[in-house]
Amino acid sequence: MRKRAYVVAALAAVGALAVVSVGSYAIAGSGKSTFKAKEMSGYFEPPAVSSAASGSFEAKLVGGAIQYELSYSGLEGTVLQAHIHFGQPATNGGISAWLCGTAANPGPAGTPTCPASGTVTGTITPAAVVGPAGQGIALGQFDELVSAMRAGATYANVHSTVQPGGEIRAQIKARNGDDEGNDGDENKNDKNKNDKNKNDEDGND
Ligand SMILES: [Cu+2]
Repeated sequence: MRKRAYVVAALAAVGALAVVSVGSYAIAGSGKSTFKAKEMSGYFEPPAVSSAASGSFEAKLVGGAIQYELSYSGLEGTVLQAHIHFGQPATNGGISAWLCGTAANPGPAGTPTCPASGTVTGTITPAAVVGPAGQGIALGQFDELVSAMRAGATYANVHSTVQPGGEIRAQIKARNGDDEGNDGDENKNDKNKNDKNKNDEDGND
């Protein structure tokens, strides 16, 4: 009887492990799937950059990839490249994925070209996650990028000739649900483009 009880317990343990592993896949695939970096500003660059430029970033997790839209205008230099970086507010972190590139800084194959001003859209597939390996995200570790985005530990950054380290940036925040209501937020961004106090408050979130 004792032996049989042991076997039953062992089987139960195996069952529990199976449940745990299914559960962990479910966790990796769920959670917040909409992301925004509103009111990108030079003031969020460390050290701060004074620039009239503004921008916004939004993204959505769709079918195992990140679909994104990056908009910016008023940059004082020529745009060179834009990325999602891995780093908390007020820190400079490494590049995790490219948002757009230019002839001089093209990014990996498939990276869209940065407009001088306006909107660029694209998709980040797992293969497009470039790192940063030194900070623990290896090439292709898409789930780790998503985890960092959900944790608020990434930011969108647009680099220019005047500010090669980044002219405007904003921390990426995760939110529940789909992107309905973004249009309203975009209007709000436009209204608040020059509201520096509000930008400062957002930066302290
Ligand atoms: Cu960058």
